[in-house]
Amino acid sequence: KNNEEMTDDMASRSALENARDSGVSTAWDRYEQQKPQCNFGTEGICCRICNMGPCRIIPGRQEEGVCGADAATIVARNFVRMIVGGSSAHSDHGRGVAQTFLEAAKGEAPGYEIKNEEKLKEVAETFDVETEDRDINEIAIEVGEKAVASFGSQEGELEFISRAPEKRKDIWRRNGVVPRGIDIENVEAMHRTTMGVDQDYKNILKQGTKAALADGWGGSMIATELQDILFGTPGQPEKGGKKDAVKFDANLGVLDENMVNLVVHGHEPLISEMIAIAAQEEEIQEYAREKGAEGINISGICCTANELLQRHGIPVAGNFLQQELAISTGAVDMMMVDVQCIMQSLERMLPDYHTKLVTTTEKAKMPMAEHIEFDESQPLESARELLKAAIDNFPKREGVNIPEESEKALAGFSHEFIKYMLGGSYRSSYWPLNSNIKDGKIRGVAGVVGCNNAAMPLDKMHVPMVEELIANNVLVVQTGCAAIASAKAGLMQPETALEKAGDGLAEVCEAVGIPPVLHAGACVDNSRILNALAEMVNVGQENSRLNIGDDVSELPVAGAAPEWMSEKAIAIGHYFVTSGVYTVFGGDFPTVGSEVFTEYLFDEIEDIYGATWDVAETPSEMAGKMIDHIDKKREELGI
Ligand code: BF8
Ligand code: SF4
Repeated sequence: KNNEEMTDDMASRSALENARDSGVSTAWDRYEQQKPQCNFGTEGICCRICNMGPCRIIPGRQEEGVCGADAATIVARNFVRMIVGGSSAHSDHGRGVAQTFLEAAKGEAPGYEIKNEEKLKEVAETFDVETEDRDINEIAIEVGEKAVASFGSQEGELEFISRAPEKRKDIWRRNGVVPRGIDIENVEAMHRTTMGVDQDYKNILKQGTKAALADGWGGSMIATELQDILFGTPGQPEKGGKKDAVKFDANLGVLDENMVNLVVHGHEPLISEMIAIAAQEEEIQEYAREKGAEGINISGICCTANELLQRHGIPVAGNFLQQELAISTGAVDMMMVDVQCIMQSLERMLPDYHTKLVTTTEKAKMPMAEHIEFDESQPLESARELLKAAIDNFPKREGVNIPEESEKALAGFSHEFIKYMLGGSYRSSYWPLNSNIKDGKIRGVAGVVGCNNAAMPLDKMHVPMVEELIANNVLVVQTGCAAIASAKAGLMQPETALEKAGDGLAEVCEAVGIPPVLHAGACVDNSRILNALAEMVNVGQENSRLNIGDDVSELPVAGAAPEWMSEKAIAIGHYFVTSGVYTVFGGDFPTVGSEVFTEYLFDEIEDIYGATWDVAETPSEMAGKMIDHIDKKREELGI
């Protein structure tokens, strides 16, 4: 394939060209080498969970595995194990945050502190922790203990479930899918999908639903909420000050030829937040100048980038498929990785580039990368050590070839900030959003999230689809690599994006000064979207004139992950669907090998959850399906 077919992102095109000229292989090249990919795997009908297999289903010829498992069972098991993979990734991140939070509350983690007292009190309320006349740290300790305990909890309901609308909770309770704890639902799902256990695809999926809800309303929400308390809620100043969106630049052009470039990549802000703070120190800047650089330039890739940019405006070098391209510029002095979405191919690039690749956590090492373990008991010291190592590598640069392009964008649209932007400080609430939806200026809201995927051109599903949504007056809220795609395409700055929006949406956004596409954060921050949806319902419960649905499934909203690749996307998709959001995925869908199970996901579960999964092949088919759904909901509401 030529570069034009691979992406419309000009920075990536020129970086790809360089990579190819230097004979470096990228994910796209390896994708071609992998062809033809195995159909059994693609369709979810390969079972290799016991040693009598692997078993494959060939309709009409071999309908059962050695043990007799049929296609629906095999597909359900595989699907639920993907949910567990994703839920565990988000939740293990959340657990790490909860543990650090608790240490910070006890004063045992110097460098971390309870920054956001307002949010602490809100979360305390959810956790049923008394706040009146109590010391902040005392409250925080109890919140931290309860958050940590929710991972090991064996009974009852996860605390954050209480934030869901009443009708939704009733649905979950009636169907027995309220998560009791985070770990238990994932472990039980693993148990029930081993050889010879649960063999009823509906029952298997039911456990998968608990694991997915334990992610969205559990692990991910804990990560988001506690990070906001430790590092600040995006869009909100620490104390006093004006609430404002965060400005940032996005794309490979943010790499600076004259500065030390440290790229942070992965998912967790615990380490990179400290890097951001330590990089400001005069001593570090001076050290960089001593080595011949003008200073130090921190940028991010994937969700670590999203975490940093939404709180600090730190630039983003790219989304998932740009990680190799960043190194191929020759300008990255250090790439520091934590967990998730890190390609092992990075270490194979090391002989060709001066880049120092550093792993920082015990959980994720790479044989050829240097491991500098981040010491959470002295985070700032650790951060300085990493920064100095990056600076020391600056003089070793050889050829540098940085693409010019980057775009300006706004971020920081936490659900609190969206509320503030639309309602103003006087009446911070979702009522203006609901009322604009009701009077039709805004047709509905779409969550567009998820990854890049080497099986398709970079961002080429995301961008046209988001453009079509906003042209049809659908407000778009984004997270993850999908958000970065829109930022790079200029869809997250009012100046360039509003001309692409429909009249009604443009009018509302212009009046409050927001772009029509809102950056809500990293993938764990999809929990912000859950919170926003719950509030949209709750506002209408308090005031019937603002009612746009008594449950999430009645709201004119839809979700999508056009270029998904990670198991995490499946977990997210499933907690959205079972929270009541119709959700469309692009690319291959891993259940199509069983018509029975796919029919169940794409149709029958609507009777239970009021929403379904769906797939679409092209951006406009996807946007069209979402808009149709939104229109159907509007019609049902009579608006
Ligand atoms: O957790 S969007 S490619 S970086 S998995 Fe990975 Fe997908 Fe990017 Fe964020 Ni989310
Ligand atoms: Fe085959 Fe059954 Fe074993 Fe799966 S569990 S590999 S279908 S024998």
